[in-house]
Amino acid sequence: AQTIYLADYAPFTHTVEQVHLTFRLAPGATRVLSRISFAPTPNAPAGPFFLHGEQLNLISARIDGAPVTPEVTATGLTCPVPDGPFTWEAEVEISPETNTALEGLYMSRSMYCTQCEAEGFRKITFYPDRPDVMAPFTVRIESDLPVLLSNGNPTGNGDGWAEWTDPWPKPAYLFALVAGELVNHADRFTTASGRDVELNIWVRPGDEHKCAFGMDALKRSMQWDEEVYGREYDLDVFNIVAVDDFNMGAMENKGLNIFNSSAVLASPETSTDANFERIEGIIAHEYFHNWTGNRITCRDWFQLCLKEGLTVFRDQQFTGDMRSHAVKRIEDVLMLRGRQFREDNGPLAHPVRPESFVEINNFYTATVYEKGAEVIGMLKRLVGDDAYYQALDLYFDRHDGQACTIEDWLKVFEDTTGRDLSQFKRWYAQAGTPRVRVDEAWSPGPKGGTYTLHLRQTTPPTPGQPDKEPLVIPVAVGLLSPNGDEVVPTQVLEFTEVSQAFKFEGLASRPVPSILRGFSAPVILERQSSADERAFLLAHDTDPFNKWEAGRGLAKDVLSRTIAGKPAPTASFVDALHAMAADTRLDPAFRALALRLPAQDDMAQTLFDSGLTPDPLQIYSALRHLRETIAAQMGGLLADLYDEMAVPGPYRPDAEDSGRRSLRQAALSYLTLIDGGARARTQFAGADNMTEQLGALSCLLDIGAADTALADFRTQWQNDRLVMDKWFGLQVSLAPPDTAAVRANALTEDRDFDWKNPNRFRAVIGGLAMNPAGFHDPSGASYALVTDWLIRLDPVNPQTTARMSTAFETWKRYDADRQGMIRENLERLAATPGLSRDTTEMVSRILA
Ligand code: BAL
Ligand code: ZN
Repeated sequence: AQTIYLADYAPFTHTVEQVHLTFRLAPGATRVLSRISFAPTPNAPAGPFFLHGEQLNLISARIDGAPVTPEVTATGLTCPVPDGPFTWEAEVEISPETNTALEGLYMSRSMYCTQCEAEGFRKITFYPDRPDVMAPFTVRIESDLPVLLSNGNPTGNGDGWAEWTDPWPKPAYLFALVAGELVNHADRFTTASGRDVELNIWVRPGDEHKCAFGMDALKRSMQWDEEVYGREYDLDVFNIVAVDDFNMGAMENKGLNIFNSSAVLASPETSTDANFERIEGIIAHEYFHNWTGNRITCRDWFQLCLKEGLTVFRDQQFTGDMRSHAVKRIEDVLMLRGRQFREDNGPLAHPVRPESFVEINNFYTATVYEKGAEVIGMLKRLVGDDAYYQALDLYFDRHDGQACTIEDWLKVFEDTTGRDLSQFKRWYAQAGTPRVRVDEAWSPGPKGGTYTLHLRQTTPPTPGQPDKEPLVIPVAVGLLSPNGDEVVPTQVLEFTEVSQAFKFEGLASRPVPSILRGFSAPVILERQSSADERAFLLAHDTDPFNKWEAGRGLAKDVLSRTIAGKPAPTASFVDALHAMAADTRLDPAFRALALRLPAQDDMAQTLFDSGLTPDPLQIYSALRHLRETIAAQMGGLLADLYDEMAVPGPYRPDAEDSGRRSLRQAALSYLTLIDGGARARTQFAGADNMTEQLGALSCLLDIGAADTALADFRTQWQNDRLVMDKWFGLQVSLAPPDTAAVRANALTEDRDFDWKNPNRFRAVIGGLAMNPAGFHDPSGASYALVTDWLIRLDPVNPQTTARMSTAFETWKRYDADRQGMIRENLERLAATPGLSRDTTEMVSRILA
């Protein structure tokens, strides 16, 4: 397969002035007629006229009305064309019904839908399928189905047809079409300048009651983008459609967002608090793309972070504003460390702006998205809020309607602030998680003492990048006096050299530093710290992130030492945890996060980072033991919290109620270890919402006492696909280590294991990968099972297969036996005849 390089970018030979598409829908033989006006691009490099096209049956083609016979290959066509402007017409036939890859035009349970990002439009018709070719589209859909949707505004319809016009020039990856028997939940929104917008969420009949929350989230997103970024919606209609078979979470097609049903449908009975929060965030994310992605798009796919990093950053700001900034920041860092640090510290490490790829779908990663968002957070911290919003105004003014690069993005900040961002730009080019080592010095003096922070940065080598340059790292620091008062409020140190010292003078006594407040940069901080100091910060730090981080550090110390067979500061940890959990001044959601111990995979990475070979079973046991100790020593407080945090009245998914439920759930998860599951059984039986029902079920699974509850749950929810995904996933991800593979295998034989549905496949096979001790069971049974299923899924759905292969990305952390078994399975996967380009690229990178 061919490698594509950023350095090889060249503009397309032609520009597109207008696109007209007609779809005659039929499951096995859809006809797509295109009429496209092309004109030569001024100053473009000379070259043959090439249109992308894959799996298309070309029926006929014309240029300016005269039949032509292009040369068609597996990837597209070339054709002699006139020197000046011309009209291209083509008719192709495609088969949505047999399109199981879910890319291009496909069918999901008798409904037609599309997914074109990144390069799916070329499976619909011949076209320059690249994001820097932007054009207005009109679309005519012919079908007997009652609901026919495309991008833009509706401009006509009749018996068996509908027409849509999108006035905003867009790249083909934002094209969308939906046709089906759907019903809508409708509402309206009036923009700041008075545009009356019709809003719809389209779902299958029967799901109407699951739309209200998504609609409310959409209206709040529209309002927020006006208030915070001054961005208004720009069409008369905004449609969202829920689809059951979808490779990603959702897609920001212009005016017609298509959502995995799991990312939009919500009801108290079927969705957890976490689901509600995720749905709110994804609705916002897709909506925010209307400006950051659609009005201003990417020049090429290497610039993916231009729209994704920024849009993730914006959706994080939104959720923080809607809920709690402190809690959201901790959740985001958990996710960053759990997914992005894992990626950045393994064989799949790549820069936020990659320089080459074989299959772009393999670069929709935590690095591009989440680290891309962190880079924007750092930029905002460095330039300050006012300059940040001025730079964004300039970005929207200067680049509206364009396909841009990271250079364009950084230039608006340079022009706004006068800063030179050339060193900062390394964040986009250099892969790997930087380590920041901290040493301290204290010298007392007659006019007060001087405290010095010595910072030293290194970034370990990553694939293709042996040597690293120093980065601009904003390090937010505050200092506390030994009595707990804050003596130096938060300052942002600009750390730009390999090694640099920062002095704080005139201090009455040696301070306790709170470093990297708010997790001001995506780095690993290396600093010797005592259990006492961590407990002090957990009690006194005014920065909520570092307060939480102090508790986290203590928990990791206890676990690492327990695993190493060393004496551990368990007593100070439990005392500090008790004090924090009992502190009613703290938000319940924050207390719930602080009560949550580090995840198994997080511990594995932590041990590996400190030079050890993690043993997943030891980690599992150490965590279990620590949870039992906490339950035994804090049982009284936890029982009180469980009772006090009960939420009266009807279910509401807001921050306050969900925070209380999450603290209550944290208490229950410990209490179940000492009450034999009594509370969980009662809660399960009486729950009137999915948060409490599933919370109880997971506690029962955790102690191996869930058989009855699982059976009851299935009986109750067997007709709800999204809830059944939870049923499938939870029993695998929470299975005891030595039974996880057997359980997963049994579930793959279940009558409801519809493995071609990505959500269901992810629930079981992804659920196994999310159970680290079970996945790494020394028998190797899980490795073999996951590999068998990847081999089976690959010809059906390469994108999801390639994505799931990341289950193996951490394999080099582990011992020789495990590495040997994983290598054997990866080689078996790689040797599969006809393996997709997607999976081939992933496996070869993981094995390299
Ligand atoms: N653009 C792909 C889906 C998303 O990031 O919104
Ligand atoms: Zn996005």
